[in-house]
Amino acid sequence: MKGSVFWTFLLHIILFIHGNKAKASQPYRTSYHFQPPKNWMNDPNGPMYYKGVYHLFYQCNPFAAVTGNISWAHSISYNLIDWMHLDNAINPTEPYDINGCWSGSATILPGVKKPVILYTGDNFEHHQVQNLAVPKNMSDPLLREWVKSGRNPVMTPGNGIDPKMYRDPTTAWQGSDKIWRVIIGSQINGHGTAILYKSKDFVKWTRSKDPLHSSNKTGMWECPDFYPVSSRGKKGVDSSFKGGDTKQVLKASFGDHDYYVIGNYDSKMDHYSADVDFMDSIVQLRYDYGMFYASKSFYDSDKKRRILWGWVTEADSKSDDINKG
Ligand SMILES: *[C@@H]1O[C@H](CO)[C@@H](O)[C@H](O)[C@H]1NC(C)=O
Ligand SMILES: *[C@@H]1O[C@H](CO)[C@@H](O)[C@H](O)[C@H]1NC(C)=O
Ligand SMILES: CC(=O)N[C@H]1CO[C@H](CO)[C@@H](O)[C@@H]1O
Repeated sequence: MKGSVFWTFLLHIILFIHGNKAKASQPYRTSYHFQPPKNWMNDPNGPMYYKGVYHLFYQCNPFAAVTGNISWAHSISYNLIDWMHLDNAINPTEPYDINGCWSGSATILPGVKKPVILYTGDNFEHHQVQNLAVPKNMSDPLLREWVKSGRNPVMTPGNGIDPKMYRDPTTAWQGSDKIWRVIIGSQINGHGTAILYKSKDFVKWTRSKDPLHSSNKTGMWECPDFYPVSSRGKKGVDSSFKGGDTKQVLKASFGDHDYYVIGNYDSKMDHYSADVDFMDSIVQLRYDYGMFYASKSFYDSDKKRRILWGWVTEADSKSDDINKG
């Protein structure tokens, strides 16, 4: 064996032993799929691509490996594989979110090219409300700090909405009338519902008389997602895309799965009709047929594709989770 080959060989053995030792201490830690450095995580939140950086926020408990004190953790990546973990972006600090900063989405406002976040707050009386947060310092390329709007909450339950079934705002989209639209997951009269809100300025939101869609065959819809897909070619399109030749996907999370329907959306009338509605056929369309829940998608304007993040739950016990940290 030539000297250099020997040393390379030895180095590989050392790396192999070291790698296996690290793996042995954390045998179930993922090496490819995203996982936080420690503690509890659930839903992915507000994923976006902004000025060369992929952002992933997610529901976390900063203090323990079980659910509680739900906050928005924040990680960034340049390639969606290697991640850098930053400080939490949003923590429960205000009367309107003191019992938890729950799931929500990011929208990049065109023109000003500024990202904003809508998220659900579990408020001081355990009512769910929708809140707005914006980056503190637009010169920070990683958008580390976020500030909550002084106008929060920007949407509150009312008029037939159960305040415990009113959450998970989607990425907003803009109609040709320049008015923003967003949907909130809910259950009204026992039916899974996507409540529609509209706004000119992203701060003052008005609930539309009719929901965007509902189903009398499912219960509560969590984490709705609503976006166009091109019916020609394989490129993804932005949520506000108005180029024609698109179908519209509506996803809702219920019964431990992510179900979706494909249909047509008329943004002038705000009318959505599914080709085959939820639970209307023997075979239901799901994103995944294993453990996969509360997904959220975003448009990657760099690679012109839509990317979907979902939560895969581990199936072991709470005490195992605590032992693993
Ligand atoms: C904003 O971010 C930039 C770039 O990271 C930094 O140089 C600057 O000090 C920040 N400003 C404030 C007020 O934090
Ligand atoms: C459920 O909704 C469908 C479509 O709107 C309607 O045709 C049907 O009568 C409804 N069924 C019940 C039990 O309400
Ligand atoms: C550190 C901290 O804020 N912990 C809180 C987490 O949530 C529990 C229950 O809601 C509180 O009792 C803790 O004070």
